[in-house]
Amino acid sequence: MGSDVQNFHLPDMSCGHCVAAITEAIHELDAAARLNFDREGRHLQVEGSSKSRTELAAALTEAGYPPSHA
Ligand SMILES: [Cu+2]
Repeated sequence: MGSDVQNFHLPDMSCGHCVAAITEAIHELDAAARLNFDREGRHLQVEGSSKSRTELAAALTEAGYPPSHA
């Protein structure tokens, strides 16, 4: 099991379509992950995922939402 909560800043996430695409991409990788979106803050919190930060970041990047390290 990976760390319980992982935070990502997603500068390109702006609307409900983005949230849907990101949810699909993460759940394809890890169906058990719980996602908390802060759309205005462009922030995603992934809870309870067994995947590493690197794996989650790769899935986000592949979906078109590369996390920034800021
Ligand atoms: Cu969008």
